[in-house]
Amino acid sequence: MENTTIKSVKALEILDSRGNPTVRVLLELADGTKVSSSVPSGASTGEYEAVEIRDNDPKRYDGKGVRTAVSNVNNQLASLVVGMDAKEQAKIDKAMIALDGTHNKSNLGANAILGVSMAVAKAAADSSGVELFRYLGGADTRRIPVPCMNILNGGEHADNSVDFQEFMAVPLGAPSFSEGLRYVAQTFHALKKILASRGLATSVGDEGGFAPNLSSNEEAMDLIIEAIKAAGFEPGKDIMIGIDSAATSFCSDKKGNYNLKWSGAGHKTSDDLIALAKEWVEKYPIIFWEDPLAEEDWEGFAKFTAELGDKIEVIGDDIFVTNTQFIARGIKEQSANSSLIKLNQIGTVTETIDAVRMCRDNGWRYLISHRSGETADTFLADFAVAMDGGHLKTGSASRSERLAKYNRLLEIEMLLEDEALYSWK
Ligand code: 2PG
Ligand code: MG
Repeated sequence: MENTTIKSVKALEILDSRGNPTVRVLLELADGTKVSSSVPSGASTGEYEAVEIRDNDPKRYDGKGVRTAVSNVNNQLASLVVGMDAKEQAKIDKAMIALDGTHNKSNLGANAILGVSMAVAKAAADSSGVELFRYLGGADTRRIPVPCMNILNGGEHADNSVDFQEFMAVPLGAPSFSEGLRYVAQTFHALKKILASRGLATSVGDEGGFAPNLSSNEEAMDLIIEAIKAAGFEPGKDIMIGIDSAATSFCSDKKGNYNLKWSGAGHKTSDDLIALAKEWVEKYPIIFWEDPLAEEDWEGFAKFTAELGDKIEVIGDDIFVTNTQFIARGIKEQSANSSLIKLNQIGTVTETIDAVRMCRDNGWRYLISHRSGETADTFLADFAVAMDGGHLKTGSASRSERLAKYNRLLEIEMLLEDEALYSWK
């Protein structure tokens, strides 16, 4: 028996940052190493994401309980992985996928499988005395990602009148991660003062960004530019802007028709949204645009990329769902030039790394991302450093489940001392 042989696996139902149940996995190795991992959960989910199993018992948590997924960890998955070597990540993940037997993990649940998969990686790292980012990324892992901070929320993540889900401040011009984080955290505070001074709400959305009622989506852009300046930074030089439209959430059919329902701007076609993006890219310092169109709108995505792909990073989230099958199609059809990467969209650490590898091999970028429902688990921070993608998004400068990741990145920066790198590219 190896020191890293898995001795026990146990799961429980915990609550995430929205107060909804999610899975936590406790895993112990033969050498006594004990770790836990907690699974995130999205709100604006892609149709083809790996399936998160919910109990659908209306008497508990509005049907959102995860006792079935917990039991799947405690029974089938524990029986499978106990006795296996935690250092064999790919082998364990593959065995779990095979045991599940479906293409989307709907049998055992991606929430059950991912909980075990992340715990396995953490345990193997801990047991060998190596930091998780280094264990997953290798000896030269030392670049801290640019923190794309979501300071204004809309869409499904808030109850306001903004259609686009996320407006992110991207501190490209900072000299280090900690300085970058300061740039955008100060911008967040400056934005709060501006909103308050105009009598606009300073309450926050699911990812901790402000969620005021505005007269248009464009007003969000103007407010952010103002906030960047008020914080003492130069838009376009120190700080750029990233957008996630999460357009699937306001797509009214599968034929490229959209309804900007939260702002009341009404019906738009793919072409209208592309025209608007072109205008904004001229006018504002936009560096990336995620899900400008809906998951089914492959044609719109390809048009958008043809128009703007040489100017900005065009990121697919719902359309690719961290799945190499969809990313491969996107590469072939030039639907984007980057993929969002979310561990729970696909359900194992190994498959997530496969998605990253495919992007890298094809000259695409990839943006590592949290979910709108999160926990204090900081796996994502280490994972983002290990994947060396140059940027991550993990919410705002409020709500501890978001700050936990940023703070872990500060810790990693400290651990790396002078060897830490900070660069977009
Ligand atoms: C997104 C994510 C994370 P959700 O759309 O990119 O910001 O949201 O987790 O709700 O899918
Ligand atoms: Mg998204």
